[in-house]
Amino acid sequence: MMTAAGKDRFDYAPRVAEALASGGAVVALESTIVAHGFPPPDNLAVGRAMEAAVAETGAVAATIAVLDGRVKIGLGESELARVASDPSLRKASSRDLASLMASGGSGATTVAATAVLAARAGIRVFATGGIGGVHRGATTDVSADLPVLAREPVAVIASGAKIILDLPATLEMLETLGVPVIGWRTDRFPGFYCADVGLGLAQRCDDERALARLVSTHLDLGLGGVLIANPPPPEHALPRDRIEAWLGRALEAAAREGVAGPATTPYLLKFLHRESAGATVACNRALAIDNARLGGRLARALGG
Ligand code: PSU
Ligand code: MN
Repeated sequence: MMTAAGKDRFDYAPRVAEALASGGAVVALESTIVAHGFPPPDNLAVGRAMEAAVAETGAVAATIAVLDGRVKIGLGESELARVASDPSLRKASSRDLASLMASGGSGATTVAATAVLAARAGIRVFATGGIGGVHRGATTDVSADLPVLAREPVAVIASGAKIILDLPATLEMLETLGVPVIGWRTDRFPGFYCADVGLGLAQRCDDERALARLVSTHLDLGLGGVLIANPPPPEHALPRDRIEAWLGRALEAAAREGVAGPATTPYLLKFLHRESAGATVACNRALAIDNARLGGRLARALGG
């Protein structure tokens, strides 16, 4: 359990506090996708559109970030604008939370950090674009998203894992960690911009009731979180061979420039955005909004 001192550092947006107190449906959203996932000014528009997509379902969106040492569960309009425009805002994973909170620092939270904070706030549903995983050719670079998902009782809705990763290894790792990967109306593992990367899934769900039952059963067993894999909207999905061609160049450039560690994911996404003349941005935006909408529907079906 978190100590009172830890909880004292949490600020809840009024609408989020109200929803949590009355057992209403709440969906957590991450801030790294806003700060580091899209070029400005698209990034602010995407953050707003994800919040709006949650609201349309009757659920309440809580975008999470650490600002000046305070954990923000739900951002006000000016706070979201700050996340979108402050170039000094670090990418904060779960390992960075204590240091930011203890020093009064600020950071945009990744999937791992957002899932930790959502769980502490009592939020069970979290929507994002694509999770991190095992990076290609570098088995020591494994996103903290995976072990956190295995530990924290949160349902993460994402379009699978990002295609920049070693996806077979990422799916294997999720299996090793005991994280159920549930295809939403699909039997295939989506790779972010791609509906199918040649990997099958053991579980699928086709309606919200069944999904809510499965999610609440896993969470109630105390087995950690689940990944709900929602393929990108068909009209925005990109063919795999085109992505792989862009990605080949992106990975080469990253190696040449010595990009490593937390800088890798933002670097590769930015490169793809440029290389694809914006096609990957449009797809990323569409899938993130669609995942937020499904998050809202799941939170509603969970009955709180
Ligand atoms: N999904 C997106 N865009 C992003 C990310 C996810 O559509 O930028 C971020 C998430 O915050 C995720 C992070 O946790 O990329 C993974 O980074 P790393 O591989 O360094 O753990
Ligand atoms: Mn990493």
